[in-house]
Amino acid sequence: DASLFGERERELVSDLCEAGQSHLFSSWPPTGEDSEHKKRLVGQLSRLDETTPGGLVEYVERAKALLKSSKDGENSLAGYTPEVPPGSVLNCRSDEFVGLERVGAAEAGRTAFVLVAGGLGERLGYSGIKLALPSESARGACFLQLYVEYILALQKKSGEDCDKLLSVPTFVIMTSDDTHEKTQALLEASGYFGMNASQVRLLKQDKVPCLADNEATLALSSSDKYSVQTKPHGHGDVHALLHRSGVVKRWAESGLKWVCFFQDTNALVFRAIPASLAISKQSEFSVNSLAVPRKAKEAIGAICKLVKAESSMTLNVEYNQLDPLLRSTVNPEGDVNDPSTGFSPYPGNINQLIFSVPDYHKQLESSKGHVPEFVNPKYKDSTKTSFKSPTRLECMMQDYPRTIPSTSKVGFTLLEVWVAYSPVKNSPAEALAKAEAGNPSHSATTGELDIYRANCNVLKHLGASVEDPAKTTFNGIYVQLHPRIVWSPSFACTTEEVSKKIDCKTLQVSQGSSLVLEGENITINGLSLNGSLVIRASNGARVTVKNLRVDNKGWEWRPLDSAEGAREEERMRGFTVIKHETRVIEFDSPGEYTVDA
Ligand code: UGB
Repeated sequence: DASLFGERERELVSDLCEAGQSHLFSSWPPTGEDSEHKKRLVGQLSRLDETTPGGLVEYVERAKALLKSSKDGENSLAGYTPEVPPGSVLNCRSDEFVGLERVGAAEAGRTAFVLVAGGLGERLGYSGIKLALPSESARGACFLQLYVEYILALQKKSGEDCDKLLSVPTFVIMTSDDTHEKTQALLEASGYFGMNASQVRLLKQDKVPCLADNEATLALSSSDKYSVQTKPHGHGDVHALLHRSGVVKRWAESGLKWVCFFQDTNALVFRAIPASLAISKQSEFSVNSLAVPRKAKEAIGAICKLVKAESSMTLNVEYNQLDPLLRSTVNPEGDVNDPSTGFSPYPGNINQLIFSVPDYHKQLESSKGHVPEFVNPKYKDSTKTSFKSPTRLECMMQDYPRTIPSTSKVGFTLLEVWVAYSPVKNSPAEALAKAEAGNPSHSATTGELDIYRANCNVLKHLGASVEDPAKTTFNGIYVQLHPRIVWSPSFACTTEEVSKKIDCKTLQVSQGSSLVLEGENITINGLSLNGSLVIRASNGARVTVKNLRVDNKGWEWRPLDSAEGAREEERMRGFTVIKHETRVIEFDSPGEYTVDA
């Protein structure tokens, strides 16, 4: 069949056969038959050869080595001793935190943001892309809208000349075949949520071939012998994609100083970013991992400094590797809490990372953005000779520190959970199982309710009288329902901004209330709220609310009795919002407006 293919394709076929992959072609019918299908398979292999790091033959060689280590039960961390790395532990209700937010918010104007959003979210089970899911039900912004709004607001408020950034891709989204088109469509339908389209760059990650056995035999599809099975390679692809696209070079040339990586469904992440940027700046960190206190055995990775002879590296150790590592080194009891704090001594990884752009740029020039891979086959039995289903090599974005010199400054910023972390990852059934086991449920329900909790905490800390939450149950999960207070990022991105716009000493909010603040120029000097109030100020309107009392029937977060008739987003949360009565204050033309008693 050689005549069907070009020279490069023939070479690839021959290289693959030499690398033990002749099964791909051995069942082909005689020349002249199935020619189109044969071309289809070789075409797919050629594409995979281009997109797979190092090409297909190198991928197979790496896979053989990793599969052998896995079968032999080798530990990739053998020889390392873990220590708690240097880092900053922040009290998010302190004056120090407010000061850090101020410093970091100024840095945000010289920061790029990278959202990894190639995951399908199988655990969540949502039919759409996760970025299109509403982050909460009071204001209703979906995750993508919320992220764009935060980036725009931070850039505008940073004091930097924003126009300079209009043509720089300061917001990169990594997509995959599973999410690309829907992400693009969501951006286009919304006019990029107000962002200049040239500031947004989508980079699509490719899948890698699956491996059928310990010899790294590429797995053909069970229903089509002319197609190789492929699976996602993991969020670690983001570094190679950023390098290949030239985006990092562009950032460096444009004078950007920082890049923040974040996941697709954590609405709280931007509350943690300003203070964490300040820590990166003060500590001159090349890499700063945002973290939260970790309970021993909790299913999140731990940030560790791993020391071996003269060298060391600071990075995330996944929780399943942590316990054996600790047992074989510093603590025979393994992954246990420090009795003096009740938490693991190692900070919990939330996979939000801040890198220094000049250091990152320099490093990618030599590493090309490749991060070490791993393999995680599900074996049929203890002989480890066959797999339940084909596996593939994977990589994680938080493994980037493995590729940098051990002299690099790598650390962490430890934040309180309520400020920084409440991702939406689990379906209602999985969330319930987690909650029953005493773990955070990380569901659409808690993702929403934790936004209200964070806002109420900030207002209370600033002196507002906000009633305690109601105790209730949604989707079987026991939760605390705080007053539903939300504001747009244009209204405030930091604690200090809230304090300048709301006179918290004269703010009273009852338990069942909802308050939505939408717009940059809103000031509240005296408000007693028992019901629901929406204030919107746009197009240059400046609104001051003075000594206002709002008393109405408000909005109700009503548990769903049955899933019947409910929207998917409601079923995932376990409630529906009934808007009984709303006071709306809205101005949308330039001017000063005062609304008082
Ligand atoms: N993602 C991609 O963009 N591409 C991919 O190929 C895969 C994922 P998951 P995971 O915060 O609790 C991470 O699946 O990988 C995106 C950390 O590794 O939600 O199980 C995807 O769209 C772990 O250390 O998470 O676990 C999403 O935005 C811990 O911090 C993001 O990558 C854990 O998150 C994460 O994907 C956690």
